[in-house]
Amino acid sequence: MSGPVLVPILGDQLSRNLASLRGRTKDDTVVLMMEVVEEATYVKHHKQKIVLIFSAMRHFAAELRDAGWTVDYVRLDDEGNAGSFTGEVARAVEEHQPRLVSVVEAGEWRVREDMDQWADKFPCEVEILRDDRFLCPQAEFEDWAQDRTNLRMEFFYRAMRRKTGLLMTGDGKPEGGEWNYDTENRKPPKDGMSAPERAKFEPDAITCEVIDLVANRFADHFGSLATFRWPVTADEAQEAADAFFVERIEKFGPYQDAMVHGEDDLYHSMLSTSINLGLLDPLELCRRAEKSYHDGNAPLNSVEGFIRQIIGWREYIRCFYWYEMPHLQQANALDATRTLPEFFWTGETDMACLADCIRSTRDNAHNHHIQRLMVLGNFCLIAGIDPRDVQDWYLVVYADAYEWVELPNVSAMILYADDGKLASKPYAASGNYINKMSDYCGKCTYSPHKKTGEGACPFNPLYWYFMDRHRDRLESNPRIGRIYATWDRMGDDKQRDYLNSAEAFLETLEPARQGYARAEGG
Ligand code: FAD
Ligand code: DLZ
Ligand code: SF4
Repeated sequence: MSGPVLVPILGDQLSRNLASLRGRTKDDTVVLMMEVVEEATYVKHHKQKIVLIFSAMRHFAAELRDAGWTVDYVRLDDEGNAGSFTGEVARAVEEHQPRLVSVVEAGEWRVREDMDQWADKFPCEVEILRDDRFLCPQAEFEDWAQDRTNLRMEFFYRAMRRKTGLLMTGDGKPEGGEWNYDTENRKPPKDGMSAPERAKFEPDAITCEVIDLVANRFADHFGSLATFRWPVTADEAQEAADAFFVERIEKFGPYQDAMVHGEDDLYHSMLSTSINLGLLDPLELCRRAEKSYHDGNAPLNSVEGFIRQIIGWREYIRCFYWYEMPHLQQANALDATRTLPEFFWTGETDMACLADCIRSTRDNAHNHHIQRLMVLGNFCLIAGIDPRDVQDWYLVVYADAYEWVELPNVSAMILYADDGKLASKPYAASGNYINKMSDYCGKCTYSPHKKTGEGACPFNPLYWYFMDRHRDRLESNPRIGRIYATWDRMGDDKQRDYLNSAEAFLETLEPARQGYARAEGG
């Protein structure tokens, strides 16, 4: 075949230096971008997430065209749209008769399985390139992981620091003498704390058109559209990053674990949607953070914390996903079987912490990390919610959610469903932790100080209910096992009070109705 090279670019591959574009000549390449119903509905994504992806794709296609590339862009409502990546690539192969399909590997298992069939399906050569926007090749992770019984991120992170040279001194030591400054990063919020508002972007004509499309086509999906303000181009994402480096990075570290009612972003960067789409380069962001430390504009504990989230957690999570797939989807080491409560979709609960976090999912398609981990995640863990329900919920409600990053965080980080390969202990906590790290409890009908019975914070009995249920597994864990001495000292009556209170609370939970996360039969 002597046709052009066909370069399919998926919705989370919106990077100008994408491996499949590098080294290609514009007059010999057709870029293919596809809005397909299968991607928008395999779970019923938050409306803002679909707007974000379609709008960013349309802007990216326009930029490529302006730069002289030929782009075959298939809109959702175009006649003949086959509705799936494979169907659309088949149509494009038919139309353009390429000699080669060159594509960057998909981020998700589901899509990569389909992609792996392309070479057999199409009458031309197909090459699948490594996604080198991630710093750690899978083979490198597997070398590191081999022979380890647990895969602690901290050691992976040190290897990544050495590899990138980020925050390393000339003689190979970590800047400041420590690898990790988290002990300085656990400050509770100050009274009335309020962070500068994140950079927000008014929808332009392209985004408005997509908002209308999504309002019509995906009306039964979760979430509000009125508050859509995400960056949809690389320039806007850069502006959002600029604002973070000027206004928020200084306090990012110390208040990383703090939560304040109605303060949805606090000092977090709010850059995950842009990084995951490919609008921002993660290594560049880390170099910029490092520079702000060397220039004296941000303290080491903030900068190290930020860099660790990206070259540590983000890279590690992605490799862990590929290392543990496909069985990670089914993992359920703690045999959790309870259906997700309906209030995860409505926000209608008297628990002020959960109500505020769920409101933010609806309005912003976002929560910051500690809300995801210690409020929502902690609740799902100690209430024993079925991992599949929790996975679907997290995949639906966040604008930054793709399975490669959602699944390990949900299954392994919050639910301990992988039996502790990723986390050294379950992140279970009582109301005390939330009370210490937030101002939620002051606005709640429950009291974090009341342990059982009427008016007691439900996290308190649920915590002991969880610990009691999983004693066999957790008692020998050096990081959590000592808690059983406290439990035993309580005596039978108090223990029974806790267990009865937990069961009484769980009985009040209305299970989620079908159809919010996946369509019937989906
Ligand atoms: P910041 O707090 O400013 O952190 C900076 C960056 O570090 C983030 O933008 C992100 O790229 C990276 N990062 C931080 N923590 C993690 C982590 N645990 N895993 C991967 N990257 C990390 N992140 C997603 O991008 N998509 C998800 O679907 C997602 N699901 C999550 C589910 C659970 C249960 C938990 C506990 C965490 C999840 N995270 C997810 C990680 C993290 O909560 C978000 O990346 C973060 O809240 C995004 O906001 P931010 O950009 O302000 O992050
Ligand atoms: C999440 C998403 C959605 C909702 N829609 C599309 C789409 O129509 N076209 C597209 O190219 N990508 C979309 N995405 C992102 C993909 O799901 C993501 O690129 C793959 O799952 C990665 O494996
Ligand atoms: Fe949440 Fe309990 Fe505090 Fe209420 S009392 S806000 S339920 S931790």
